Amino acid sequence: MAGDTIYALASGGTPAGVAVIRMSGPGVRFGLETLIDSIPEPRRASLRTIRNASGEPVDRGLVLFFPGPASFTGEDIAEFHLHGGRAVVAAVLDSLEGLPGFRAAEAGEFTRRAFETGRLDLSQVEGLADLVAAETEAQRRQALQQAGGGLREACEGWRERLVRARALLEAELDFPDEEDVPGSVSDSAWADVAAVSSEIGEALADSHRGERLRDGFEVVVLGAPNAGKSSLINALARRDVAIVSEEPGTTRDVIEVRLDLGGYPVTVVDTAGLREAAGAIEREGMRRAARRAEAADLVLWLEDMAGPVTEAKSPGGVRMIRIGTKADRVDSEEERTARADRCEIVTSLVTGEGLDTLVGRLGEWARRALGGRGAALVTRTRQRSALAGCRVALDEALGGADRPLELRAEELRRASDALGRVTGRVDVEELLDVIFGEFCIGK
Ligand SMILES: Nc1nc2c(ncn2[C@@H]2O[C@H](COP(=O)(O)OP(=O)(O)O)[C@@H](O)[C@H]2O)c(=O)[nH]1
Ligand SMILES: [Mg+2]
Repeated sequence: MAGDTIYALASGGTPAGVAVIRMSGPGVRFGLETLIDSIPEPRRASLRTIRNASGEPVDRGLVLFFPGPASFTGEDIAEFHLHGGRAVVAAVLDSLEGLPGFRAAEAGEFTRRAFETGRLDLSQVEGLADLVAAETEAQRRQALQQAGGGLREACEGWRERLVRARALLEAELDFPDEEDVPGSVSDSAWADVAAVSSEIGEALADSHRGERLRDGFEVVVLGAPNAGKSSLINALARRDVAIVSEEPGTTRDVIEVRLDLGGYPVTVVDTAGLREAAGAIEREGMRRAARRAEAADLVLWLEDMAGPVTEAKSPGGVRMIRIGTKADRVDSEEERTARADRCEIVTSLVTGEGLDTLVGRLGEWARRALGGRGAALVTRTRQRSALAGCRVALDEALGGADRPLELRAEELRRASDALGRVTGRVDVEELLDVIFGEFCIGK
């Protein structure tokens, strides 16, 4: 399998201005000789005529050659930057398909080769998947930091220190009576183990903000039927996604809009209005709304300022912001003041009042929920549980100093293995298909 040369269209759908076809593997030089009759100078763009198997010109475009091992995959790589027409792309892919040892790449296969040749560790691979999937600025920044090796460096640093500590302790085991290995050496080894444990503890005490940013926040909009929930979500999304109707009880299912609020990904969930008398379908909608709200990061409670006063209920104690709607329909100034006192933000879709305030508040809330400090190291449950496992093993090794040294050294080994799982050095075979399956073809 590793002997194959893989190829794929790495750019988006055709037709497009430019299409990029890349190939990686031992047959790349042969492929270049066949299609462009020469091997271009490494890492430089060369303008060439690309030919099919019968020598007929298919297109003229830029060709790049990246000899391994200093390439993305660690193998020889070449890229054709072609005119992005369907027939052009199809003809070049056809020519590659006919070459011996060449086959179309599977999803994520280029990245998988980069992992297998050690160019990337598993946390960087995950960062790269997130970078491709990032929808907002804050997600992009976090993914770029991880793809650049932020977590890898931290884990490798910790692992090296644990290995060193173990080596010192094992020296003490092997030569218990030697003058050269005084007790103070093992004391300093244990002190460093304790330091590693507390550094990992700090990385874990991050309120899960890496995972939260990756997944995005969920805001559920609740309120009586006709409070203006669907209309407000439409206004936020600036497009018609939810059903807006004058007849109460039309939003029976749960509708979601994904928004970019100041760089933070927020999913706003529309719900069926909560009210007493309701038909069976509507009741089901209300049940789903309540369940969704319990799991939400934030609830927006909407109340029609020209309608009856409602009792705001946040299921499960989720943080809630009360919003007054339809301020334009309140007649007197007194009435307005009285109703506005019940709300944190007063809005009207007719006058546009309060919308910017609401968007600003949501963005600010998301920023605060993630904490102001720099990027989180941990962005996935997988990484978190491996680090937590490492910490447990370290604390076992550190505690019970009266236990045999062999046992404590073994716990240190388990702790290093847990770090090795984050970077993919240890026991990750069964995870790989899942992780690489997240990628698109050509990545
Ligand atoms: N005057 C006025 N009408 C509004 C405003 N927001 C919503 N509405 C109207 O209120 C009615 C109910 O709105 P809808 O979004 O369907 O409420 P939902 O049941 O809570 O989803 C519709 O006729 C909307 O056009 C507003 O700010 N001002
Ligand atoms: Mg609605």
